[in-house]
Amino acid sequence: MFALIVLIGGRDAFAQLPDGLTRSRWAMDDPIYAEKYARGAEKTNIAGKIKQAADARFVRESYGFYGSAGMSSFGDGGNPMASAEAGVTGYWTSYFTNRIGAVAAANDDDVYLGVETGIRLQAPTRLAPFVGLGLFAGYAEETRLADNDGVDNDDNGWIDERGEEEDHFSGALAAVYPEIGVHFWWTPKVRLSVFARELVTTEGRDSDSTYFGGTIGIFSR
Ligand SMILES: [Ca+2]
Ligand SMILES: [Ca+2]
Repeated sequence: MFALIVLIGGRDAFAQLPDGLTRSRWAMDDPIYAEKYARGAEKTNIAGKIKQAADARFVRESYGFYGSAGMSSFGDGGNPMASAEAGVTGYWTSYFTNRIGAVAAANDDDVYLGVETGIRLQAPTRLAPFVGLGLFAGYAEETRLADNDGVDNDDNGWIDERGEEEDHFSGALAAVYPEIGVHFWWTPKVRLSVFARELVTTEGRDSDSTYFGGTIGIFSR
């Protein structure tokens, strides 16, 4: 799904430079913005130029798909986990979003699968700092040694060979996370984001970790 979003968005988003690099009315492809700034600020009106270059209030009531990728480590010295998310998100106002998506995270030992949801409060601007709160709920599967149970756990034709492992359901996991980040509207429809989350998990404080990620979102009305 993430690859699909990148593919769809990529043709629009990355075949060109960000919109409006050479003009302050950056979002004229959006009808609401275009109407509002049909008459642009005068050359000498610096405040007006800055306002139209920053304004992203037209995103109100738009919705879209997002794909994220990131890295985290659970606990002190834990293996870093790579993760990917994909889901839907929408703007209720120009400064408030929520989202729901699916998450997969993995490293050498563990796999986590689950759903996540969250809310974010942001500046209604092209470059938009945000704060958010999220919730992840899922389950974990870990790999453990299984070289003494009389079973060919990995289906390779050898029973209990040295180092044989099996996948093992190791329980439910939930995490809440405050986050901070920044969005940038590459075009009026394509939003790039980076963020940092502090994951507070049900596994205990030793499992808490910081997560860094990036997102691409493709929006429409
Ligand atoms: Ca085996
Ligand atoms: Ca075995």
